[in-house]
Order: sequence, then C-alpha cells, then structure tokens
Amino acid sequence: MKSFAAFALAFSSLLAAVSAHYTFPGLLVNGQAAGDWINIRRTDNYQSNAPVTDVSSAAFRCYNTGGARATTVTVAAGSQIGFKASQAIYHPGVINVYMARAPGDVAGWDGSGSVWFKVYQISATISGGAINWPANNLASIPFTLPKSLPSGQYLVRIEHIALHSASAFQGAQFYISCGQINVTGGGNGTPGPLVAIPGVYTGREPGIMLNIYYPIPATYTQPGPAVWRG
Ligand SMILES: *[C@@H]1O[C@H](CO)[C@@H](O)[C@H](O)[C@H]1NC(C)=O
Ligand SMILES: [Cu+2]
Repeated sequence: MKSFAAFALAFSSLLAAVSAHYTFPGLLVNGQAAGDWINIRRTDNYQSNAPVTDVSSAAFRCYNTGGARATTVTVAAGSQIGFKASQAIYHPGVINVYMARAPGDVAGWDGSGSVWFKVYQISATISGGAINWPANNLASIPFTLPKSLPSGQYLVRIEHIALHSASAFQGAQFYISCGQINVTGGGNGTPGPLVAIPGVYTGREPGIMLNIYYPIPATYTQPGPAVWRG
C-alpha cells in the first residue's frame, strides 16, 4: 500500500508537471520545426514551463537568462513561418509576435534597445456579450513575414499573455520564446513603431491587468504597438 501511495503521488505530480503551462520550443519553417530548442533559444522554463509575470525583468525579453544558444534558420521575406507550442494553448489570452533586426550576427545578440516591432497578433473577440480567445487550442501559430521586410538577421519573439488570473498587478502570465532567422530576398520597408523589450509594457495596461470573468469586458485593447504589415 505504501509503495502504491508513493507511486500514485509521484504519478499525479508527474501529470501535473506535464499538463501545467506550455512553452514555444519550435520555429516553423515551411510548416515544420527542425526540433525543439534548435532555432529557438532554449528558455529558462524549458522544464518547469512556468510563466514570466514581471514585464520589467530581464527574463521578459527572451526568457533566456541562462544564455542557451540557438542556430539561425534562413527564410525568404514574404514566406510563412511560425511557432510550435509544447502543447495546445489552453489559458484564455492573446498573442503578440515581435521581431528585432540584429546589427550583425543574431546568434550572439541580446536584443537590447528600442529595436522591436510587432509583426503579428491574435487578439480577443467580443460578440453576443461574450469574450472569446481565438488563440485557445492552437498548437502552432503561423504568420507571414512582410515582403518588404529588409534582408538581414532577426530575433523573432512570441508572447502568449494568459489572462485567467490577470485582475491583480503581475497576475497575467507571459509564455515567451525567441527564434533566430536570416531573412533573404527582402525589401526596403521601414518596420515600426519600435519599442524596447522589456519596456514596452508597465503591466497595468487595460489588456494586461483586467478581470476577464466579471463583469465580462465589453471591449478589449491588445497590448503593444500596432502590427507592422510592410
Ligand atoms: C543568410 O543568408 C545569406 C543568403 O543566402 C547567406 O549568404 C548567409 O550565410 C546566411 N547567414 C546565416 C547566418 O545563416
Ligand atoms: Cu499555466
């Protein structure tokens, strides 16, 4: 009995660890990821899956304070890339994808400065008095790189902002990772507006600090700058 109880306890805590939260370990190119943590910098939470809640912390940029390295994958401007989640997203929330052009080789670049622009988002929708979360149940998040994106090396950063306990300051949970891409065949667009990460949020934005359950929000304001569409 004793060993069965120990087994049951170990098994249930394993289940809890496996089902709790999620990461974005794969960068999709032509719909495929090379593997986990290959083109994505391995995040500090790659085992715990725990979120970032302090939007001013160093971890908020790429959740990579451990400094794990990734390899850079070459993609054409105008093509579709994306992120693969470790499991389908199940917390109610929204997605932003930001990019930043490295001044040289992205592999050793930290992404500091006002260098980030938003390239994609999945917001909330409101209809019939309900607020809905189109990012829910997604296991992959594809998006298209603008054709006019200048050629060069970039960090690509996804954040899923989970809002199930966001009514207090630092209650929102950020699931973050950064990939490295080498864009070829690009154009002469000027991506913007540019923001710093951390710095883009205070954590008190109406789309970050809110009660999504009661009263049901009548509007939702996506955090961050407008999407640059090229
Ligand atoms: C980026 O792509 C160009 C053009 O194909 C190539 O010459 C260069 O080696 C690539 N750089 C990296 C870091 O992949
Ligand atoms: Cu979670």
